[in-house]
Amino acid sequence: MSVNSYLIDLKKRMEGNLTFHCVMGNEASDLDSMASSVAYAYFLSRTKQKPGELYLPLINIPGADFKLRTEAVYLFEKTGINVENLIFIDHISLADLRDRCSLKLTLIDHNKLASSQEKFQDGVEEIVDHHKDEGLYSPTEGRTIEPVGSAATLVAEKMINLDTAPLEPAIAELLLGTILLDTVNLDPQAQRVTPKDEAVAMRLFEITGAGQNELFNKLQAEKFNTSALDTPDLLRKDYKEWQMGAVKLGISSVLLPVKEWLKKDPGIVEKFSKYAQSRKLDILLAMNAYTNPEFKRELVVFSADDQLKEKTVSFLLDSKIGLETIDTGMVKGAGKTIAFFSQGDLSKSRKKLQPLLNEYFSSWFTAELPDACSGGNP
Ligand SMILES: [Mn+2]
Repeated sequence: MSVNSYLIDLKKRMEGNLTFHCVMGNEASDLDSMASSVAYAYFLSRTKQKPGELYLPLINIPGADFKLRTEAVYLFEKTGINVENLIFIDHISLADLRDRCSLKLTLIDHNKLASSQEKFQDGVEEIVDHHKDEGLYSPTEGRTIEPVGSAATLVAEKMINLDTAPLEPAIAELLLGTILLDTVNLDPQAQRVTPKDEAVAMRLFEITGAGQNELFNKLQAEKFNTSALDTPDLLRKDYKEWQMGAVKLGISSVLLPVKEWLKKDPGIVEKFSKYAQSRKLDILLAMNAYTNPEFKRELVVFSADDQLKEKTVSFLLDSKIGLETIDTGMVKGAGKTIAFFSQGDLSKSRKKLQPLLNEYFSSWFTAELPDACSGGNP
């Protein structure tokens, strides 16, 4: 049985009254979390599963978000795993399973449940992870926690050399691609790779026959390939928000030059407006970062309240982060609500800019909010 038929079979069997052994990655659900969960659940289903049990990979994000992980979209497709067959966190009720005493959890790529999932901690039966060990829970099937470059290394290590369930090339490539991406192509200078990652990767090369640089370069390129994403996707792909005093502010990190974005979507202003409205934001920033051929940063400032936008822009200009207006020509519906800048200070990432903004907005008295009550927000 191939991994795909395993997944199809799973979906049919999920109707039954079974013990569900969910193999689940962390909430950020990067490629490591997803690939390692699929590979390990498949492995456990063949080596451990008893009648009345079901071992399944559970992808810890809603199904609609999978397309945002563009490198995973690529690698799953390349290794012949049909994404339609994957089980996402919104396809299943962990609470129902727990209430029926039918829930067991294997934590992959994390060893502390997300706060919203802490209520399921009694079900944790195994942990396979490469983050710092928090020493939580009492997994009866063991805890494998080692500071290697990728959780996929630990999963592959468990699978290699086991005659009862030989590692298929598709699964081997899924794990190998993940290890390469996590260790920056096994490069010691990136300080991620360990001897174990290296040794496991060498074994996976033998099984897959994959070319190292070819696989790594393709994955790296796909990670930054936003061509399949529209403006709302680009805004939510890597998004964080904060309440800063009376101001609710969101910042999207976007991997695309502003000019390309405008070409791709002439209706960008309306999309910013809708996104800000749906999240009840006072201000929405996009921080664009890309390499072409040199690393560059750009900044988009949006507020439906033009006075608030102006105040934000003035503050950012005063902050000396090297802002220069980008000549965007005529942007449809731009009005006074949006501004586009190049950002000369490349060190000012979201992590660095956020505290500056927080200090500024938190120092405001509520009364200083321009027209807070007459802006049409009930
Ligand atoms: Mn990881």
